[in-house]
Amino acid sequence: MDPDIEKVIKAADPYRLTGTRYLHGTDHFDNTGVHNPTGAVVYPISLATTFRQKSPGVPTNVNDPNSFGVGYEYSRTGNPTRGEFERAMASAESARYCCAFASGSSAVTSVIHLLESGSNVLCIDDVYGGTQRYFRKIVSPSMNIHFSFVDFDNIDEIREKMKGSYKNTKLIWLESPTNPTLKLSDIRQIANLAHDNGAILAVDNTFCSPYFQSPLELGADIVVHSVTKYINGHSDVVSGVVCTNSLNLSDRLRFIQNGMGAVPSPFDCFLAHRGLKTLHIRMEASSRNAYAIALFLEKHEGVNKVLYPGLPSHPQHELAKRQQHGYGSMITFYCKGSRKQAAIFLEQLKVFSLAESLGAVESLAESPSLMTHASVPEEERKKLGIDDSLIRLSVGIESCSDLIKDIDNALKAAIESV
Ligand code: P1T
Repeated sequence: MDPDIEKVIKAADPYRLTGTRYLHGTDHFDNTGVHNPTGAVVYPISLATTFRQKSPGVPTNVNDPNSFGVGYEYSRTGNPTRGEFERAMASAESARYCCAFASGSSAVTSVIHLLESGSNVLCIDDVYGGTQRYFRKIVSPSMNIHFSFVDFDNIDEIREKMKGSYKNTKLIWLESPTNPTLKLSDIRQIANLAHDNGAILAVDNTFCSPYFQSPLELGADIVVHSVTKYINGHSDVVSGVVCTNSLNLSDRLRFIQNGMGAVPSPFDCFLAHRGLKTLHIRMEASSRNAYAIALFLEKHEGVNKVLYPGLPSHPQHELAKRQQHGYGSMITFYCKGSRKQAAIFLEQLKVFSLAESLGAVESLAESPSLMTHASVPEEERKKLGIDDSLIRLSVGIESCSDLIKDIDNALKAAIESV
């Protein structure tokens, strides 16, 4: 091909060639009309709760790929719009299988239901407050499943403990980067550790999204997402998914999905699938903004410390470069002062919204110690560095200079009150 044309094609394709996959999946080019008979380019929302059967127990639509070869009976068990989203999510996460759930939290719950009573779970110590609350306050007291919250930085120490106090570990649970202190773990190394000891590794990939990190390719067995965040991306759906390459895990998860019934509505699946189609463009735009904001914050007189994997000052910057395809759009920083200054900063923001959640086109800011991680025991928060001066930013796709002006004004107001 003409090298000049080749250059122009390359420039038009800055998104790691994920665009086609996010829009059409890897096996979605359906010219047969089997699963989309009208040929509509947008897959329809199927609201029916039940499906006509040919004969008792014999469904009519076993050839529809969205029914995974079993046809449809009842919409909790299988739904065409949900199947379409699940297949698209599996492609996006380089997985063979995906099950969608009513929230990220119910995706987490469903993975825990894979475990037998008496199992041990090793969980990264800095993990989303809601996940931690579920592990500590719901599962631990009632399900005879034991959790150890650990820092995977010293992997040799953990390897040693796998022979002793962590002996019955069946599941390792990671977030990388963590919510909210953006700590990274070496996924490949931890997958090996899990497999050497008869455990599986689950990675909550919410913060990176499939665009910036592929845990299954690094050896993880399960990937979890709060779809509520980057995948949907527009602050209007609560949903979750679990992806895997293991048929055994997928079969058990689908059984749990049907048996526990925490399924997303067809409308939410439709919206989340629509969000997925622009994931690459949103991730590029928001991470570009975040990188500029992180550099700006690092030099600001109102800031004590910035945590962003893209900064050379981040303790795992080299791991971020190696393990992720980009640095993402979450930034955490310590403002000068204490709770009062953090509150003034958050109250003064005008473009950023003071709100929980993350990963949307709109920029959000929050105080983890008072909001998303308030349920984490205080002494744990202290150990993890989640103090009242810690601010978490989810950078959106507004104009970067407007975001920086907004932060600058709010930080100036906070400093004045010191
Ligand atoms: O909110 P839900 O869709 O149920 O997802 C739970 C969840 C799971 N994993 C991670 C890493 C998360 O960040 C979340 C939800 N987090 C927030 C609401 C938050 O503001 O951090």
